[in-house]
Amino acid sequence: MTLYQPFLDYAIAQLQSHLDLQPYPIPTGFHSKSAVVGKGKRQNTVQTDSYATCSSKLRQIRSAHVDGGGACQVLNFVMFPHLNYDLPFFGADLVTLPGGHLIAIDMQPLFRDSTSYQEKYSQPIMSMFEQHQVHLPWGGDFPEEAQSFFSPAFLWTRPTSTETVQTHVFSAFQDYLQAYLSFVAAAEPITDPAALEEIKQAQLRYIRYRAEKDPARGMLTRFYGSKWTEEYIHGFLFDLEKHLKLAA
Ligand code: DBV
Repeated sequence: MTLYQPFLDYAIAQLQSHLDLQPYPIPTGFHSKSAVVGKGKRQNTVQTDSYATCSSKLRQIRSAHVDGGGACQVLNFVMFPHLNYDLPFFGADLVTLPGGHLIAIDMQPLFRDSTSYQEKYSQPIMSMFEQHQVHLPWGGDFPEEAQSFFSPAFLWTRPTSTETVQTHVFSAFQDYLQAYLSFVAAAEPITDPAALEEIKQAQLRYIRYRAEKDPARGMLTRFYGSKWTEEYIHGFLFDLEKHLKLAA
C-alpha cells in the first residue's frame, strides 16, 4: 500500500457510485511503466500506473500514480469535462519527495476572472476551503503564471508530517471530490455557439499550459526517458489537442 493508494481507491469508488462510467483508452505502453533508478544502496524501482475512465459529462478522468518507494510518491488526478459543459477541472497534485510533501487540490476554473463563474463554482465551496485551510496553510512560493488557472478555493500546502497527509489532506481530497461530483450532477449542457467556443478556447489554454509546464516532466524524463515522457504528457495526461486533431 502506498501513501496515495487510499486516495485513488476512494476516488474510483465515488466515481463508480455517482457517474455513468465508460471505458477511456490508455495508449499502448502507458498503462504501467517501471524503471530501476539510482545506484548501490539507493537503487530503487519506480513504477507509474495510469487509470482512465469517462462519463457522459466528463471527457476524461485520469490519474498517474508514481510509486518510487520511500524516495517518491505521487498521485496526479484530473477530471476534464466535455466541451459542452462549463464545469471547472478537478485537479489534485499530491506529491511526496525526499524534500517533503507538496499538495495542490482545486477546481480549476475555465474563466478565472468572471464574477458569475466564481459565484457558480467557487462561492459554494469557500467555507469548505476555509475549514481545510485551518489545518493546511498556504504553501508559499507559487509560479506566477499558474495563478490564472487556480480558483479562490485553491488548496496549496506543504505538510511537514505524513500523518497530516493521511488525515487532513485525505479529508480535503474527499470533500473536494464530493463537491465536484455535485457540480457535475447539476451541470446542464451548453448549446450557445459563442459560449461553446469560449469553453473550447479556455480548455485549450488550460491543457496547453499544463502540458507545457508539467512539473513532473523532469522527474519522468529522468526515470523513463524523454520519448516516453513526451508521449505520455501529450498522448495521455493532457490529450485534448490530440483528440481535437483526430476529430478534425
Ligand atoms: N504534476 C502534474 C503531473 C504530475 C505531477 C501530471 C505525473 O501535473 C507531479 C505527475 N508536481 C508533480 C511533481 C512535482 C510537482 C510540483 C513530481 C514536483 C516537481 C519537483 O519538485 O521536481 C501544481 N505541482 C508542483 C508544483 C506546483 C504544482 C505549483 C511546484 C513546482 C513548481 O514550483 O513549479 N498542478 C501544478 C500546477 C498546476 C496543477 C502548476 C496547474 C495549472 O494543477
